[in-house]
Amino acid sequence: MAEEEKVGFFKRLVKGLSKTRASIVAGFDSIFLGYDVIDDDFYEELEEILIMGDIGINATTSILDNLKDKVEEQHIRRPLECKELLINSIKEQMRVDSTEYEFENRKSVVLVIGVNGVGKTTSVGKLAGMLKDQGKRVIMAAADTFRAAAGEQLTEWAHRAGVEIIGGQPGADPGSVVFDAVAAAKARNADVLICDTAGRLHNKKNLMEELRKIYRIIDREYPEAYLETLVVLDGTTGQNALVQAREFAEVANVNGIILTKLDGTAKGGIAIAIQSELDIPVKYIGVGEKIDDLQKFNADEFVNALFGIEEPEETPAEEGASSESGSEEASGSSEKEEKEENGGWTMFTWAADEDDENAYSEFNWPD
Ligand SMILES: Nc1nc2c(ncn2[C@@H]2O[C@H](COP(=O)(O)OP(=O)(O)OP(=O)(O)O)[C@@H](O)[C@H]2O)c(=O)[nH]1
Ligand SMILES: [Mg+2]
Repeated sequence: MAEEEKVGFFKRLVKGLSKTRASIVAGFDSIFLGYDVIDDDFYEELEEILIMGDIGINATTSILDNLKDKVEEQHIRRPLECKELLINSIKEQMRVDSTEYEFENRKSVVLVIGVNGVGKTTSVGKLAGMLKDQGKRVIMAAADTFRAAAGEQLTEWAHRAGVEIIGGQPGADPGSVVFDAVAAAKARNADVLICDTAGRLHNKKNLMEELRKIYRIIDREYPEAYLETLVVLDGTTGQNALVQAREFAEVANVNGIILTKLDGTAKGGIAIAIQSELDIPVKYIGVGEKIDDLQKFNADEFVNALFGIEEPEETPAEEGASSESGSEEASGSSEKEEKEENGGWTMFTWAADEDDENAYSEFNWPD
C-alpha cells in the first residue's frame, strides 16, 4: 500500500478531526485562558463547550462531576491545571482494552451492520486491507444482496485489498451468501471472514429476523469461529449516531463501533458519548475514503487531536511494531473472476492467488 502515505498517524488524525477540533479548541482557549479561578461560571461554560462538541449531555455531566471531585480533592484553583485533569480523565474513559481486538487474532467472523450509507462497505474494504497487511487470510462476504450495485462495489474493494470475496445475485437471501462464505472460509482455512450487510432502512422486526437468521447459520456452520459484530456509524450525524448505536445494541450483541467520516465532521466528540453512554467501545475510526484511512481507535491520540493538544513529539521509530508484517508481498496477486452456478443462484468468487488452485467448487445451500 502506498508508501508515500507514511504520514504519522497523529497528523492524519488531526487533519481528520480539524473541524471538530476548531470548535472545541476555540472554546477551550476562551475559558482556560479567560478565567482566573475555577467557579460556577467556568463550569457552566465548560459544560456548554463539551455539549456543543457533541459529547452528549450524560457524558458531559459525568465528566464534569468527576472533574469537580478531583478539583476539590486536589485543591486545584487555576483553570489551566484542571484542563489536564479533564483531558486525562476522558482519555481513561476512552481507552480500549487490547482484548477488544481479539477477533483479529482468532478464527473469526466479523459481521458489519449499520443503516444506509454510513460507510459499511467502505469499512469492510479497509478492514480487510488492514488485516491482509497483517498477513491474515481474509474473505469477504457480500451479504448486501438488496442493492444491485453492492456486490460490485465490494468486489472492487476486494481487488484493492487483495482478498477473496463470496457473493450472490441481487435479491438472493443474505443468509445464503453467509452460508457459502462460511463454507469457503472453512475450506480455505481463512483467518477472518468479514460480512458486509444491507443498510436499507430496516424496521426493527426485519432487522432482527435477518440478523437472527445470519447468526443461526454462523452458529450452526462455524461454531468454532469467534463472532464479532461491529456497528458502523457516520460521525457526521452526531447525536443521531448515538441513537442508531443504541438501537442496534438492542437487537444484536454489538462488540464495537466503527466511527466513519471523521475527516469531514464537527462532531467527533460523539465517540466519547457512545463510549460513556452505551459502554460500547469505538474500535476503529474512518478518516477518509482510501483503503488505509481506517485506524484503530487510540484514546490518547484521539483525545489529544480532539482537544488540539500537540503530541510531545512523534517518536521517530515506532519500535517497528505496527507495519513490519504489512510489507509481505501483497501485490503479486492475480485476479481471476469466475461465476459458478449453484442451485439457482450465482455465486461469484474472486481468488487472490492464482496458485491457489483450491478455489471454490460447490457449496450447497441447505435444504
Ligand atoms: N470522507 C469519508 N467518506 C467515507 C468514509 N467512509 C465511507 N465514506 C463514504 O461514504 C459513502 C458511503 O459509503 P458506503 O461504504 O457505500 O456505505 P454503506 O454503509 O455501505 O452504504 P449502503 O450499502 O448503501 O447502506 C461513500 O461515498 C464512501 O466513500 C470516511 O471515513 N470518510
Ligand atoms: Mg454498502
